[in-house]
Amino acid sequence: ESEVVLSQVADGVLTITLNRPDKLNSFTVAMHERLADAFERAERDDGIRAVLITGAGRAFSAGQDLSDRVTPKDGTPPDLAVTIESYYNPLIRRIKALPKPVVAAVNGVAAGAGANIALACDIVLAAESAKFIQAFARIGLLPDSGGTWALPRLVGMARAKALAMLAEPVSARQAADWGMIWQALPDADLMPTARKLAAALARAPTYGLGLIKQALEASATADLDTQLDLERDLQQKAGFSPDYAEGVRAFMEKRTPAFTGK
Ligand code: T3D
Repeated sequence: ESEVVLSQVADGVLTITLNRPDKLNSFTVAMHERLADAFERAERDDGIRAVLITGAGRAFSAGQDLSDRVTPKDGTPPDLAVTIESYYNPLIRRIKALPKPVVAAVNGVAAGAGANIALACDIVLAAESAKFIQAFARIGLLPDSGGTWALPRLVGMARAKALAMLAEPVSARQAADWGMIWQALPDADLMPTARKLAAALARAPTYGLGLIKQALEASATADLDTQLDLERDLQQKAGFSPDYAEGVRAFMEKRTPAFTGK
């Protein structure tokens, strides 16, 4: 079997490609393990300053591979908490905790956990032909991989409930109009735009971008007073960073800053 997850580093960007195109990049344990390896590399390697995740073939990901989820009549059903605890939840926590921007380039259908993994990323771009489907309700499940947390925040409770209960596809355009994703792009423009955007992020003051991510994620559960305190503390850290010093110097000297991500 070929590599189920491809990783490549260029321009400070780790590009991760889900690579089981015949099965619409649906998730197996092997795919989870390779994906975890890729994120570990992004955590460790200072040279990686942004991550770009996409899918090979016509899908981004169809979520969990259902081929080993078939319960024979009178058989014992699978314990889904095991996969969620071992793989899906650690993946979502990793994406959220990585102090570097994570971009999703949703090249085609993103269904089930595939949709919610994309939505957990910091900046989501999608091809106009792509669709997001909270497919879970079709088979008797509920959105996982953070879907029940992300959806009401991204699109509001009314849309979150309908999307989760009806499991209807949402087009990339509609998703962008609703604020569920950042941008829908003509299919041919998706990967060039996503690569350019990820490379620009990797040249940016990525230490500061990590702090932005931390502050915005924390806002989901914080009151204003707590958030103001957090902004003070994180701005203090940002203010001590070499990239801030460089940013101000470059501004005053009317030149392009050279950020190092420190
Ligand atoms: O289980 C746990 O551990 C808990 C965690 C759960 C997380 C989850 O993600 S649950 C939700 C699982 N995903 C789904 O329910 C989506 C299933 N797929 C679909 O509904 C459709 O495939 C799509 C809407 C995504 C795309 O439809 P379409 O018509 O473009 O393609 P297709 O013909 O349905 O699929 C093409 C092939 O991929 C086909 O295989 P074949 O017939 O050519 O050999 C199909 O069976 C396979 N495929 C697609 N999705 C999955 C899959 N095989 C296994 N698992 C899949 N999820």
